[in-house]
Amino acid sequence: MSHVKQTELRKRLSGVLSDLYGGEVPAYNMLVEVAQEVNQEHQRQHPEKAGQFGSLERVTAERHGAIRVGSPDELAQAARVFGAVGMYAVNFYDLRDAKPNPIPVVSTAFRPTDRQELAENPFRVFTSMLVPEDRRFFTQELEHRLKNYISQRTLFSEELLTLADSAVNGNGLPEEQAQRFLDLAAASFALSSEPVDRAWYDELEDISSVAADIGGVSSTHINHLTPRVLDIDELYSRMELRGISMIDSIQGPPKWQGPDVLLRQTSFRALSEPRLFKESDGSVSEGELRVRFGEVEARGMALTREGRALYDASMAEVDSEVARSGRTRSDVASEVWAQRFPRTDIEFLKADLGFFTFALTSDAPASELPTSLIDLVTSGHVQVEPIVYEDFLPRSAAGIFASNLSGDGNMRDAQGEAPRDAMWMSGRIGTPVLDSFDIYAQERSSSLAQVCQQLGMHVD
Ligand code: OOG
Ligand code: NI
Repeated sequence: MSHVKQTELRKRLSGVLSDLYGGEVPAYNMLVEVAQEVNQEHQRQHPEKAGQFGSLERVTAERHGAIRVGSPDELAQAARVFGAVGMYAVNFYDLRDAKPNPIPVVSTAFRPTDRQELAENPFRVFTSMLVPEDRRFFTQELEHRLKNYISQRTLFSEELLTLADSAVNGNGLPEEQAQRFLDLAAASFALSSEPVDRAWYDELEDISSVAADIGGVSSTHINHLTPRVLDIDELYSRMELRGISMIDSIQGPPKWQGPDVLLRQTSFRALSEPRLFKESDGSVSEGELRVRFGEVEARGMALTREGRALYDASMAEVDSEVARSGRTRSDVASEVWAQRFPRTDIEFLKADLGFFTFALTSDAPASELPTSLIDLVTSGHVQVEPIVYEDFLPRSAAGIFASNLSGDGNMRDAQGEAPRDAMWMSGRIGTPVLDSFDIYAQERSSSLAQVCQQLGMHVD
């Protein structure tokens, strides 16, 4: 019987979830269709940019999903399921201090980390965990009831988790087990038809709709699945033309004249979906919940720590200028960016703001070549390629959460202290939460080492 390797398992999981979500949320299919249209046209109109941030094939297949879980144990189980398909926890995102809307979750994203694996299939899942200890949202009494409810449910069956562990140990699974793994995984991420306890759900929703979505139901679900697009401004207007009203802005960097950097995202609220409710008298009635949405994103260059600091400072400057002048955010942002950021890849490289890989394009003998990297690049002997940003932005993530909530909820006047960080999360899931700066830096240095080796000399 054939053996399905982890990479293939990931491709299949991404496909199965895409079919599942498309069946559940029809507007998603429209989004994918428009994204593909825009990508093909973009490729035709800008052949010079073709493949800059990944092949059209990769971009077309590319998705990120999002799930929300209720406890460290559930997160650890999610890590096992994703580990089975070669997706690892990268970055710790704390959305509890997001402004203006704090969200009582901490998050990570499971994704492939190796360039080749990303090229084969870059599926990733933004995974958020509720923090019931956050006193600004939950009293101690409610914390206990939440923890109790969550500890009694099963998101991922023992059979699924055992198959996941075998996939890790054996680099994949025999065909039949692979199929079983995919069926069980898909079922754990599907919207459940179990009746929702109305009183419990409502009690949580009064406080935070995220808390209700996580702790008010007996299972998790993919709450969005995001395709990638090469021109998000174009996509935004085409979706509006088709009558889908998007949130009123694109999150992340503005549209501007320089290179695409980091991540730009936008979303729309999905329609309400019919759900069953268990009423306090024990009867079951039909109702509706609106918990899912559509999102789309464009990805650009990964920034170094310096680049990221400049990004954060620029965003802060935009905030205060918008608050001061009342001007449109996108106008202010384009202006601030034009002032603060260089315009070309090479200048990003010179200022060490972005991550790149390098390829030797010259066959001249090393003795005739300059020895500094910048000179090799500017003289055309070495070509640079920006490394695509594979991660998320906490501020955009919080914005996406907030823009899709049904209400603001009610925060209490209390301290939210519950220390959580990447170390804490690593300990609880039993595998390290990686830092994406390290991953990009590693990719840059191994590419540079290869160029040095080909030249037989040191370059700096
Ligand atoms: C996750 C929101 C974050 C993104 O793309 O930044 C996210 C959620 O709503 O559960 O997916
Ligand atoms: Ni998302």
